[in-house]
Amino acid sequence: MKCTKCAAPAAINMRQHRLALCGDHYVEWFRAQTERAVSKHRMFSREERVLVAVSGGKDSLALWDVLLHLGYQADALYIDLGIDDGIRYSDRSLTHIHRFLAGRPEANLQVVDIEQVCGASIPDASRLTRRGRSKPCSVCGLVKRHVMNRVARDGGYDVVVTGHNLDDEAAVLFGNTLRWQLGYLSRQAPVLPASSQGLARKAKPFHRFYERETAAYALVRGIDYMYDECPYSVGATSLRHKAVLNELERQAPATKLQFYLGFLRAREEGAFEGLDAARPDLSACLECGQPTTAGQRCAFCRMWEQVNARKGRLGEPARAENSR
Ligand code: Q46
Ligand code: ZN
Ligand code: ZN
Repeated sequence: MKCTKCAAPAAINMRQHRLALCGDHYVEWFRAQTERAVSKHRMFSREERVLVAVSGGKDSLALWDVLLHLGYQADALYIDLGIDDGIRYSDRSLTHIHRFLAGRPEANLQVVDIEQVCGASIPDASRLTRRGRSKPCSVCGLVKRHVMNRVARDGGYDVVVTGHNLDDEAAVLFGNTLRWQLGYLSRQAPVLPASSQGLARKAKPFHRFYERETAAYALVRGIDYMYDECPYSVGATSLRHKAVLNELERQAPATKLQFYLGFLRAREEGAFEGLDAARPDLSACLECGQPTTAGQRCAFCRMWEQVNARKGRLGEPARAENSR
């Protein structure tokens, strides 16, 4: 197969776009598509400060690479979750990020080590709290959201961006639709504005790219990303939804794209308007100041209080009070 633009051997064939491109033209196309998504959804401007949440995986490192190349003020945040499980997953993820940084002296990375800052790794905190009986993902999600928002607020960032791709977004949409979770459906969007109560703006510039397209960009750019998934993702519902969508896509190319873009069109036409109305007003947590629906102290603060109380009972030193 040849590149549609220059007839060199194609590096990727995108059936849903009827487009085959060589490495150089693919990189050009991918960056132009990202720029289009950023401006179409008014995600951020070149005058604003962007915080990229990086995991060491292909999507987030590709996103950071594209934004730096396009001239955005993009710093990155890595949250060290302390996931070990015998394979030092978090350490290996950070190694890949350091390799990415080695060739980019202009790039700034901030690392937040959860065990150092909060007193326990995510798996340990999960074992010590009612939230994470079977898997640490609930604790993990809560901590990541809290830390991202806090780093954005404290660092003066205008927006937090993540590398979620079309496969991720279509799987979330599929799950929310199966359960008709209208509140979640109304809040699923490529960009979520900042709330007056202190939630940072969030954006997903890769929401239209298939996972294989972000992987192809990372490969063509020589980004040495972390290939392994988090060990706790095994058996996740989102992976089952992805498998179903992959099968549909195999039988009818562009199914995922049409499913997701159709949803965005319906959203723009107001199909989900007002469905978020039942959401309670947010107020500042009395302990950390971050927005919470609980009225008094946020779920993050309550969770760490429980972890520290259990640690104290087990004879381990508790986290210092002001260490988060
Ligand atoms: S939530 Fe769960 Fe992920 Fe956290 S513990 Fe791993 S699989 S990393 S997106
Ligand atoms: Zn070409
Ligand atoms: Zn709090």
